[in-house]
Amino acid sequence: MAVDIKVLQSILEVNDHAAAENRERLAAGRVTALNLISAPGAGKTSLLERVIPTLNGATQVEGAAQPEHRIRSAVLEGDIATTRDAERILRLDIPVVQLLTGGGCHLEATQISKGLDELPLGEVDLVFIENVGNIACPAEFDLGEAAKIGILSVTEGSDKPAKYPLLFHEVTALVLNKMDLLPHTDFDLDVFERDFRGLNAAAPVFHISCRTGEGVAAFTGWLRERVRETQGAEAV
Ligand SMILES: Nc1nc2c(ncn2[C@@H]2O[C@H](COP(=O)(O)OP(=O)(O)O)[C@@H](O)[C@H]2O)c(=O)[nH]1
Ligand SMILES: [Mg+2]
Repeated sequence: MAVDIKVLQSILEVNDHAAAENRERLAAGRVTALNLISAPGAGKTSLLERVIPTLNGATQVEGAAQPEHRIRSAVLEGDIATTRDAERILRLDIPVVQLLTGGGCHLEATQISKGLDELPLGEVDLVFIENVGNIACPAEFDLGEAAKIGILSVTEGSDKPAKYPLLFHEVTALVLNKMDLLPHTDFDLDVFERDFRGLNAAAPVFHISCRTGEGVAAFTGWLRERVRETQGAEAV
């Protein structure tokens, strides 16, 4: 038992050291990195397919008065196997690197460091890290990101914050996705809200449907704010 604890401590120490280096490197380049964490199928890649074209000006935000400053995104795609998500992102015509864990249930900071080596960081404002689909392990590993974003879909059940408290405690924002399916589920918004707020008083919750586009504009506005925080008000 004592040996196991020592090994775990050492893995986390190595990770924290690499995460601190990533954070310094990103700050020096004034690049915002966001770590997207959810169960498999909650909609991480779908969310990226919605927000990235809006951020880079390829699609107009409904109701926006004037075109907004262009935000250049890149993606680090974490998966256990296949390059399928990276292929989806490549269609958006932005830089993407697939990070395969070969069975590992989460990304670690050393993998992010190698992924950053492959990106043209001087030409990027925002790096999305799509973590491996899992709502337990990824929350334990700091990658050097500016913020963790949790994505929960209404088809997963409103008990998930109570059952997986670490992720919901750690997130800076939460996307509640697949709102178009809400009438077909028994997801209880009151239970979700109560349990989530018991763990996290501050994080905004965005009710979104990647299928219909509902709520995407508000979330995109929040992403712009994060980039503005990193780059200074005059830049975005
Ligand atoms: N009805 C509905 N389906 C969605 C929504 N978002 C994603 N999906 C579907 O959910 C499945 C998993 O989405 P994906 O983005 O690959 O999830 P990921 O594994 O978290 O990256 C796909 O079949 C998507 O089309 C949504 O808002 N509504
Ligand atoms: Mg995906």
